[in-house]
Amino acid sequence: MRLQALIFDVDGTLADTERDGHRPAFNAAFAGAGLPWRWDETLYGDLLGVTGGKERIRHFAQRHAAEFLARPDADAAVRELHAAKTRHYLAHLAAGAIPLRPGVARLLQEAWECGLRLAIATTTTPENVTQLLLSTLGAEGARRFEVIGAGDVVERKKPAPDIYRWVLQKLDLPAAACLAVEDSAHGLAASLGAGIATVVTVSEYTRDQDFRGATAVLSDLGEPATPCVALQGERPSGACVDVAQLRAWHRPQRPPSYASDKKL
Ligand code: XBP
Ligand code: MG
Repeated sequence: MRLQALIFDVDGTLADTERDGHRPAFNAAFAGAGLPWRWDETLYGDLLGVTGGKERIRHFAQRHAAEFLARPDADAAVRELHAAKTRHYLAHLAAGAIPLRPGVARLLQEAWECGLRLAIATTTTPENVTQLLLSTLGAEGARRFEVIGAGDVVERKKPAPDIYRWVLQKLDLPAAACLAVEDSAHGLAASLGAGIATVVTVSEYTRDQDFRGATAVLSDLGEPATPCVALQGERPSGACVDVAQLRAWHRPQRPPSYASDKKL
């Protein structure tokens, strides 16, 4: 089946958002609430093992601030903390503070010109996706994403495949017609769980994770002047990942051509 759609993860894939984007936003929300919590870069790397900001706050409190969850209004308090964090993060994005990763704008433009449908499958909050796309691609670029699957639209977040299955259903496409781009083992488990071939571009927090099952594992999508580095699996034929390369990687193993298997 021919490639018809690309499904992109957001955090770590479209942009390096975690260390200098989400993390300081969480810390600003904690400070604003008068909480003595501060997630440094190392601790945050561990906490990224839990997807979803509300789930991450709760996970941290269970281990380091049990009294916070003992409050009768603990659920509301987590939601309020996360809403404050999102406000800080959106302001950071709106200031244009986070650029797209190498090759992302180039590939999105080429995919659009080639008629590939574009979608998003992410754990992050929907407003975060919209703001990132607007800040980096403008209104036209953001409109090109036909489906945005984000945050709480599904009960089970990555590594569960739910968010990818939700996107496939909205696209009305089978997994075999799509290819996913991810940055983390949790994301890869989710996309593979939905049966979608996946290219991984590692990010600073995920480079040492287990990416078995990925079609290709790369440093990034590359640019003609700054080639990507193949880390595992398929190697790009050129300096960067373009639509032709994705189509080649997506094409199922072709049966031997008649001429080559005809008994001469
Ligand atoms: C990454 C996540 C998100 C972000 C924080 O999402 O797990 O939770 O870290 O965003 P993905 P929220 O890699 O799937 O894009 O606080 O809005 O959850
Ligand atoms: Mg990610």
